Amino acid sequence: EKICVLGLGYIGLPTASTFATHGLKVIGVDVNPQIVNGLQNGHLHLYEPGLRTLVQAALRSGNLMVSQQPQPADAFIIAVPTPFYADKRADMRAVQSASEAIVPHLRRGNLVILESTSPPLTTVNLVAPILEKSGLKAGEDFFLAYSPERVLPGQILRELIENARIIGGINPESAEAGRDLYSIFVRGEIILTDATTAEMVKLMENTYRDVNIAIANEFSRLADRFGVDVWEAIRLANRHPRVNILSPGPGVGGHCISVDPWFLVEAAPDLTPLIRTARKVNDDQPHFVVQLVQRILGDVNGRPIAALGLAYKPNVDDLRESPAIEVVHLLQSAGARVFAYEPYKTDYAFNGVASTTSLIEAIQEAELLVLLVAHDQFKTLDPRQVAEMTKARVVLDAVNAWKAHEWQAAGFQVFRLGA
Ligand code: SAJ
Repeated sequence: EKICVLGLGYIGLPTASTFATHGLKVIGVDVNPQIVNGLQNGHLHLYEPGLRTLVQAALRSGNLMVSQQPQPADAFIIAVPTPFYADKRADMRAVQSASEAIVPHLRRGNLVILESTSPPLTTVNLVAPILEKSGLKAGEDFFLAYSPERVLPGQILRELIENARIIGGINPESAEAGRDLYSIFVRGEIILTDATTAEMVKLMENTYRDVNIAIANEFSRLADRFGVDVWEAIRLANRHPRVNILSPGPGVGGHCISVDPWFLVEAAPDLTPLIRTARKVNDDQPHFVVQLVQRILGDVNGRPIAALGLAYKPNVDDLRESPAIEVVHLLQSAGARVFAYEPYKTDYAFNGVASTTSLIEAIQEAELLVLLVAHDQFKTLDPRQVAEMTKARVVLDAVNAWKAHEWQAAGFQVFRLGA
């Protein structure tokens, strides 16, 4: 059996490689020639624990080939990005052009699966009509399904195999064809439904998380106002058997949770006041961090500040929609001289924000250290060693990753969100 995976990003590349190491012939397709050339020489364009080894094994086995062009196959998986435009509308161009690229190769009996997070009805109203330009009828001549990826960056390889997998067919036969394919490597339960339900499920999951993080962030502001330690308050509230408050932080980033709720808002603006407000609360959280910095330092104009971490969350190299970057931007627009350090991307430089190549470079001249991402490298820092590397004697831990008493013992004054 041969499959063609369109899009070799955080989802497509692990998926293609996993199918290949399970014995399928896989053509991995990406429109970006640099990604394709790199992979052909064994170089990955993204970091995910274990992925390099997996991809190299898949390539060495001869089962995975990468190309800029799709080829005829038994199944096609679309795993291209669905970003949004500046006005928050879903940008479906990649899904559209991937679907169009399949048309010339589509044969009777093929299966097409859309994995990209998409607004409700995309499979039925956007993908099916494009594929039917082949002259074949969706659901009759070929199978078509939506199957959302639900893997957590940082744990993609394990979750790809172990998570329950939803497969929504445009008809039951399509869902069953999807099950036959994914059961090659999925060990979690495979649950069949219809395509539009599966699209909604994906958006509901991430929206649920966004709304829950928003309330944690709002609690951090309330706690700050009332002089309450928000972390202690959350810990105690979570002793209630039906309460599970998530963690406040500098905001919500990444390519999923900060994007997907907008797909629901766009699809039904009249029905989504809560979802929109939660997005706004999370998008405003970097401002809250900057206000705290200003409360600590006073006017930040001209003041050297170290920002530790630029990634959107701990232990990943992904900087998309990162609230840490937003914090840096805001500090810079207030005139601060920000030295940022991102251990997973020391060569980062974009839009006025750059990573220093080492920690010491970022912190040595700083007056204040702001911890924005709880990377393990930062959590395990020894405050006594840090004290020797920097002039700063004040830290703002925006992610509650440092033990305040240890930093205090090393001579630092410690501030946190909400408390
Ligand atoms: N965050 C908080 N507080 C928390 C948890 C997270 O501020 O208590 C922040 C993170 O720092 C980050 C953002 O939220 O900026 C999102 O991080 P995350 O770890 O919650 O989720 P993602 O975006 O890495 O992955 C999510 C997952 N969805 C859910 O947990 C419902 C994952 O399973 C999905 O596959 C993924 O989105 C996706 O691709 O849609």
